[in-house]
Amino acid sequence: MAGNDDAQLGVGMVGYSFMGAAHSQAWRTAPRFFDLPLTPRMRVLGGRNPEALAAAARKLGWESTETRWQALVSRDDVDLVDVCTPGDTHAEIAIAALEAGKHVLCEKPLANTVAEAETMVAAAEAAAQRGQVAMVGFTYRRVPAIQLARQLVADGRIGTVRHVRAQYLQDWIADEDTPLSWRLDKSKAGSGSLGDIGAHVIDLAQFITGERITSVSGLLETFVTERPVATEFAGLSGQGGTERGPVTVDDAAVFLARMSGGGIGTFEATRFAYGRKNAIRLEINGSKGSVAFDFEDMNVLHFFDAADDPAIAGFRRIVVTEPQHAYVAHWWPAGHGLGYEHAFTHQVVDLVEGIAAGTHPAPTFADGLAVQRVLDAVERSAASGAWVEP
Ligand code: SOE
Repeated sequence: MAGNDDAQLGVGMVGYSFMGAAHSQAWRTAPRFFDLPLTPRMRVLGGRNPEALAAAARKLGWESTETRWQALVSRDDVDLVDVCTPGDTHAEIAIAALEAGKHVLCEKPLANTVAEAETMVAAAEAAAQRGQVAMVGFTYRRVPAIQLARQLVADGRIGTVRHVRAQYLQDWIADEDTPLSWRLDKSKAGSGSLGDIGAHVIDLAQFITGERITSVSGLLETFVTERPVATEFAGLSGQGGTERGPVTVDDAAVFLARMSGGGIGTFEATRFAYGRKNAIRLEINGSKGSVAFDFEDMNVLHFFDAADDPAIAGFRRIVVTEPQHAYVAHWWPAGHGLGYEHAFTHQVVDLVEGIAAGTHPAPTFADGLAVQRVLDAVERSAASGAWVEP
């Protein structure tokens, strides 16, 4: 590792809002709960506002700061660049980092367009020849209950997949007076609910089933077309002034899908489901049973085995906190549970282990491109009214 003790991995992160805070927690925590082959060293935090950047670096635990990401990706003490910026800068930062010889972790969705995602995959494939690793941050794959769902499907416990029912329900902009943010600006975010949260359930459906979405028929809607311009913003919400501006992305997306294994899917992503805060709901129905998950009860997986005696059959409520469940043995005793932030730590663990072993932990940039193609197909279908293949 250039510029570092061989047992260390110098990390530079660009961006320090909600995702930057979650990633910082993971870089700090992973070596304290997992025996890592390389110890992450939080070398440098990148951002544009010097005062806010310095405060964030102190709060989140970064050793130094850079106000230009171009300088950050070129530093000898940085071995990995973590891209936590809005989607319109993912491609330029990730490609520059790969071309500078760094490993890359890039937040989801991979990019704002298929064309950008394709250039990122090409850069990652070239970098892989030099021993570099590139990963995209679909962290919900690393929730233990999701890992168990995938294992049950892979083991044939639900048989052939017939239905994929996937929802991502939030309500943080259901209030029409919630101010604008970059997530509501197409030039920054690429799309709205579709790319921001729909991307997660697309990736999860493909991850759990091991299948691909082969065609879609989609519908996008923007319920509130203009909002107050934010005077201050943090995380997902903020304060608006009297000035107003346009919403240029979808507020909600719904689409039908055909799966590569012959099943069919219904997908929904919305920020207008009042009362649902971060409800990622997946139910996979197969020829021998079903699995069902809701992130708002994230330590539980529901499993129905059609072979059970009908007199006592029913969904089993599996509390996924046993030491034999993925990642759990490193945390707390059975029944104590994990939270949103733990999946980010698991992401760091698998990434660092992959770098040390010279392997390429999923989701790779190619997996990110597969999601991007589905997002693009849904947008084209919504525009044309026709079924579209990703
Ligand atoms: C906002 O919808 C958001 O922060 C997403 O951008 C994240 O990917 C998701 O994990 C939580 O909600």
